[in-house]
Amino acid sequence: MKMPVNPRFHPASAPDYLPRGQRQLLQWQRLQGMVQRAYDHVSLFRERMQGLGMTPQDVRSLEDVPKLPCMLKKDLLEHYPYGLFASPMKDIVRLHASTGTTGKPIVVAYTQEDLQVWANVMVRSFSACGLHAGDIIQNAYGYGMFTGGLGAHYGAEALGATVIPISGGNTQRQLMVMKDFGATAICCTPSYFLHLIEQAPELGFNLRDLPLRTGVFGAEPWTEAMRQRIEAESGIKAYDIYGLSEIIGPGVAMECRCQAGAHIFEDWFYPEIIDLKTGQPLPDGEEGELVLTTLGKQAMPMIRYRTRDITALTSEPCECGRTLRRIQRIGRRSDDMFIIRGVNVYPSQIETALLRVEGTLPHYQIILTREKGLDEVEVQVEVTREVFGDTVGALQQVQRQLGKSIETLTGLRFKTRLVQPQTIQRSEGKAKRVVDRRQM
Ligand code: DLL
Repeated sequence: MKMPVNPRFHPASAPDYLPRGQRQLLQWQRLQGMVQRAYDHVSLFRERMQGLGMTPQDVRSLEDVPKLPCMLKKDLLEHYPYGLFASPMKDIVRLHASTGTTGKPIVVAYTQEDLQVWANVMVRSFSACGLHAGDIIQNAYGYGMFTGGLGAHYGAEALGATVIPISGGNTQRQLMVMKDFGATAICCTPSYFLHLIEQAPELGFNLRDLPLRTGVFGAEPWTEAMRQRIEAESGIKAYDIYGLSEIIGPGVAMECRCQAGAHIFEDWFYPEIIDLKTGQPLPDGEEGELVLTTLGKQAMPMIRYRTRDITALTSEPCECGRTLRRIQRIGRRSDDMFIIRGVNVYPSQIETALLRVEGTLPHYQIILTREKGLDEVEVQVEVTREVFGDTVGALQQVQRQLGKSIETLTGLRFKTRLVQPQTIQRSEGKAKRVVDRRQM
């Protein structure tokens, strides 16, 4: 039989297309090993199982997963640095750490086998958005303890692409290298890419003249409106990559060319969505907290890890042909919500609201303060030079529209302040959207 030749198909992507039943068998087989491993080697997990009167033998099918105890970020903090490792140090070949928002680090570990799985899911991630051998990938995720740099690096090499390990920062050099080395793809946070877009003309570069065509953006929430801005202003395709250190790093889920939600690499990461309040599993399509179980992680198995990331799962077939379920874009975390006058507000709502207003730039910050016991919010938004240099009337008009747009999305009136371009601090990595001055 003559097979169609698809030069874009990477053999590592074969599991993306498995019939669901076969994948479930694989998940089930791997899950049993994982639960046993955690039970044998991680005392916290064993004690929690014993507390529930359970042994690994009580897990008889994938349907029993919701009965297993959850693991939380707090557990990693409390068992810092090595308390949740299931492998002896001699088998651990890499450590990473994440400082998160609280400033306290968590440490994660990898065996040689874990690194192979990580490279495998990264190859599948790059492949899903159309990258292949021959691409020149500029990796501007930070190298070091952050998982973004090395995660993308080894994935890109395993793909057979050429990696430029430039790491984050030094915008002028990023643009020079991008041009001179002919980068066809870039990996970085969406907020850093916005910074590159903004700086390019000032430093004498035109992104549209370069071979750059793909962005692999993640590590922080970004909205669909932000994607549209990025694509319109740079001429590249912007894809969403999701992951977290506790599970592996980048490469837990990745968008395909359809840009309609990220496919979870379910043969390695078993997803559930649970109700934030009750902890009960939710059906497909309903929004809740993403809970992930690693199905292969040797050094540090995570069973039912509560990610705090809010999303929904869909099993609808994707046009790309992958049978992997997809998660809807993660716009918020349960812990980045702030409550103002009894209403829950997420930074992503503000982002969507401000990007609807013409004349605004996608650089903003939300400042929380407390005045006489009452929480106050001020949204600071940069506006274009034209708007800023315009009449007071024009500025007021943008401000009014902004206030209205925020009110439509949140139901609340916030103080807004329009500021000049370049006023809000840029980040080389994850953007800081909320500045909480309430404790000070
Ligand atoms: O940010 C891993 C990563 C690196 C992902 C590079 C993608 C690209 P952590 O530093 O542990 O790991 O942060 C994980 O970042 O729980 C989410 O809240 C958030 N996050 C990551 N990717 C996305 C995304 C890396 N695509 C935390 N959309 C996660 C929204 C994301 N949030």
